[in-house]
Amino acid sequence: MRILILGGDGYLGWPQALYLSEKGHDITIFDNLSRRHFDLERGFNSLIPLQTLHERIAVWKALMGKQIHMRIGDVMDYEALAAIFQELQPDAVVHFAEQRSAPYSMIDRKHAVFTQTNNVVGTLNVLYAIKEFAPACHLVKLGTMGEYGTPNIDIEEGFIEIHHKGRSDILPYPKQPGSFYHLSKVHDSHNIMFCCKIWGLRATDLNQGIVYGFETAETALDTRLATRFDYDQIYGTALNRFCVQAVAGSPLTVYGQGQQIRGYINLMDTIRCIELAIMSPPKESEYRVFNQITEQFSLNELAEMVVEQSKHFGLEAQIKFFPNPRVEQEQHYYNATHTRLIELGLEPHLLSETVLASMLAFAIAQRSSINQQVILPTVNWRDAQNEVTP
Ligand code: NAD
Ligand code: USQ
Repeated sequence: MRILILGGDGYLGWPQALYLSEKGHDITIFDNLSRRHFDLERGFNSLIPLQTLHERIAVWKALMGKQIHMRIGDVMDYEALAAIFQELQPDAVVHFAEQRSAPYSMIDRKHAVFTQTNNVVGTLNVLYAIKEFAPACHLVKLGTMGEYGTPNIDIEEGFIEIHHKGRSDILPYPKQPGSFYHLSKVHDSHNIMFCCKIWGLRATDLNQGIVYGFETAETALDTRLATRFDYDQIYGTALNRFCVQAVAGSPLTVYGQGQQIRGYINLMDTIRCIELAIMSPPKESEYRVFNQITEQFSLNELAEMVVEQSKHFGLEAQIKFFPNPRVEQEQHYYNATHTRLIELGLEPHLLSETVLASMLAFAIAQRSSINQQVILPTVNWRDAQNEVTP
């Protein structure tokens, strides 16, 4: 298949491009490199050094004899985006190209506006480009489990049957997002569903949980193919951060009481889920939602697992409860349905001791690159102006 990967230089997009290229698909990456720019601007770093996108692609070609095509461009630039749809006529487009950090979106007005503009307008451009130039193309869009928040009932996959005053209907599941970033995904979902209805587009909205892990079978082939690994307070996510903190000798930064429960997924399963979605496309006019998680944990459970596993490496990791910089429920019910990808054939890689040990070993190998200055949280949801760099 001809597959366009928007945001193909990122943590998930790059290993996705390699995986699908390895399977024989014709891959084109479209990325504006904005994620790399943020690190340069702030002095942050991926734990493992990154090759340029040009070098990554050249290494892949030299190793595997497979060409991944590349276009540096911005989904906000409609002419550039439209041109690539027109030229490529993709069978599927995987849309990763968004600002994806909740803390980034809560820094101040400027960052909130950027996040929502980049994500919502970018996705609207993608929808128009499909409509105008490749109407049969399947949009595979990365959403987030955080669209649902933490309701006191089971979370369904996108829709819920409601009985009200003697009548019933199947309606979009209620949304209670917890940051301007998570809100941008809700706005995207509404726009995508609407375009499927009015124009007959076909789309899969993947409400993905928190991804952990540092490599896939393809990135492991050569260190120059490594994907980024963020551990800073803005882009680092819970489990990845805890592993680096354990190795750095910093306390594990559990926010609030640590009883917040979230859905998690291994990087290798993310890549496979997207392949499964691509290979079983929806019908014309169909908007479907899959919950892309494999397990759920509380933060305390994760932190304790990291502390236990660290002991095998002679590390004395400590947990520290920080006053929660976010506004979120700290004690809540959480049970999210996630059967649709399993039905399509997903065989999950669960969070085992072996997986945790490999993440810690990876962080130990990169120990000299850890920048302690970027670990502690400085972005508070209650404030309209936050400083990022201490
Ligand atoms: P990332 O920041 O590493 O990658 C995103 C890529 O998109 C970057 O290379 C960036 O340069 C590019 N990009 C951003 N805006 C763009 C624009 N306007 N035009 C062109 N390129 C642009 O993020 P990631 O972790 O790989 O996440 C990818 C997607 O998956 C995001 O939509 C994110 O919301 C979603 N997601 C991620 C996680 C996670 O834990 N990482 C979990 C759930 C959902
Ligand atoms: N948390 C800590 N300590 C930390 C970092 C986070 O206790 O050092 C807590 C947060 O308060 C929150 C939970 O861990 O309760 C998850 O935070 P996170 O930063 O790991 O994840 P989140 O902000 O939700 O965002 C990440 C990705 C985002 C994706 C989302 C999936 O950055 O792109 O959409 O995970 S989900 O959480 O399902 O919405």
